[in-house]
Amino acid sequence: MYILYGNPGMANLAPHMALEAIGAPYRMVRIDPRAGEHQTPDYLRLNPTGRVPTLVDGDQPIFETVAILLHLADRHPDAGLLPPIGTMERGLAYQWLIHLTNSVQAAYVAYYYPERQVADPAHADSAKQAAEARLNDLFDVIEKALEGREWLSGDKPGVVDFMLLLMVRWGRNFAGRPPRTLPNLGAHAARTAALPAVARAFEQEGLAQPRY
Ligand SMILES: N[C@@H](CCC(=O)N[C@@H](CS)C(=O)NCC(=O)O)C(=O)O
Repeated sequence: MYILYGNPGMANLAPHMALEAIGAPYRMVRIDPRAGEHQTPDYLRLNPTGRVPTLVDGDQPIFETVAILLHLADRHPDAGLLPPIGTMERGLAYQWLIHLTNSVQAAYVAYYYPERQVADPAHADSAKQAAEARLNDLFDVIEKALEGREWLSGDKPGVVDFMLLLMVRWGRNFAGRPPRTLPNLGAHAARTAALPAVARAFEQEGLAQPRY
């Protein structure tokens, strides 16, 4: 039995999609960072970074969204959520997962917590605008990579696509150009959101329209 700690719409949503696609028993535990629940001693024992998500596998907690996705895909190879090990497609799946967390997700942390980027809180709006501009550049690259492709890596959907949908969704309220408005990213998001496992994860987290 897995336990996934998180809060609706936060980074837990991608591992939640993976758990639904795998079909292994799991339960969700809500940890609301906006209520400070990610900083309690009990939660910090599971995840000393004080962030969501955390997956508990047996009695072992594991943090970092993409590490959780890789671990779940490895634990359940029959679910086919990553291309086979040792293939070029697998290498490209690593490339995109690491890019999505290391560059795209990191830029979102600046977008959603701009006050942490600046010494003077008066400059937080400017930091947020800079983060949105950076995200636009990053999404231009992914838009191009999706040209002529159904899925971002390999020929079937998997954890890379779950992570990308999460990243697209987080930009749904951009002041300028939400990523879903780019044709390839919009089509990819619609395709991924229509997968039954993904639709169930959204429904279980109670996520309202617009979904991405
Ligand atoms: N790289 C980490 C980032 C996790 C992260 O920043 N999670 C956000 C929610 S999506 C969070 O816990 N925010 C609370 C905070 O930063 O105080 C991961 O992917 O697990």
